[in-house]
Amino acid sequence: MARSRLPSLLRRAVAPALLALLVTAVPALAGPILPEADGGSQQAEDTRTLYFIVLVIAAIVFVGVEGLLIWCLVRYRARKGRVAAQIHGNTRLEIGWTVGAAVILVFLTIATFVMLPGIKDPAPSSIDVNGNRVVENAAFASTDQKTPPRGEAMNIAVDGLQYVWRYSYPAIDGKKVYSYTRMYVPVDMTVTLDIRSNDVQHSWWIPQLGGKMDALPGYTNKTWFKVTERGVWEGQCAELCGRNHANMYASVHALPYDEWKAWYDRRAGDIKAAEDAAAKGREEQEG
Ligand SMILES: [Cu+2]
Repeated sequence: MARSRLPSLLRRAVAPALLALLVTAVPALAGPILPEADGGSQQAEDTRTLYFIVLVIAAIVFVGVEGLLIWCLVRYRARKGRVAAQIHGNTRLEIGWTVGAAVILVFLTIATFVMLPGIKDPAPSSIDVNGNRVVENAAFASTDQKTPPRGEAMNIAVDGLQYVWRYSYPAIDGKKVYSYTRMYVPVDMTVTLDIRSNDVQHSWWIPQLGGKMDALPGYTNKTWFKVTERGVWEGQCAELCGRNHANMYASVHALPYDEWKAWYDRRAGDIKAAEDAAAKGREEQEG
């Protein structure tokens, strides 16, 4: 009797308990291993969602396969007087797991292709280059990286060099501004990044603002983000690039457009003053 009670007990109690555990535990346990995404950047949210879908399916398959294995080990364990059945294939079962795996693969492929454009292609900017709200009506152009709808975006060149990140901002009113380590961007602006390297391989990564992108000498890699709230997001070089790699920090500071513009003007003034002082120093040395 004990022998036949075991499977029914498994079916009635253990299987639902396992399922309940899976449904509640996976999201709770997954938190720390999912890609970070609380930066108000949709691209990072989408990456996280896609990762989560794959993780849940993988967890279900894992628990199912390992559960069945353990159940079989217990149910069909060696006993006195028992003779093992010799089984040569099971067509129904084999077709079943082949079709099952194919269905999972097709589902994952569709989910990925549905979500990928939202991750890869820059979203429309909510403000234009002058900080004004833009009306939503999209027009697309396609190149290596899609131009954001309406072309409204701020392009910042990100240069990795041992051991600092340098950012070159677009020119405004004839002024040209750069900064190191801290990148300043306007809230609601789609920011496209041209990521390059001046020396060895580096990697640009602000985890909460989306995926990591390598900075390689001789290449321009592209990524983007759009931050929808004021804040600071930290990251650092994600490719071992030399002795001071660990000190190669990066951060993105998102400010409302007016504050961002004030920073830009101040920075332009500082750069101009430093250049003038340097020119004056050179003149004095030469004279
Ligand atoms: Cu580096």
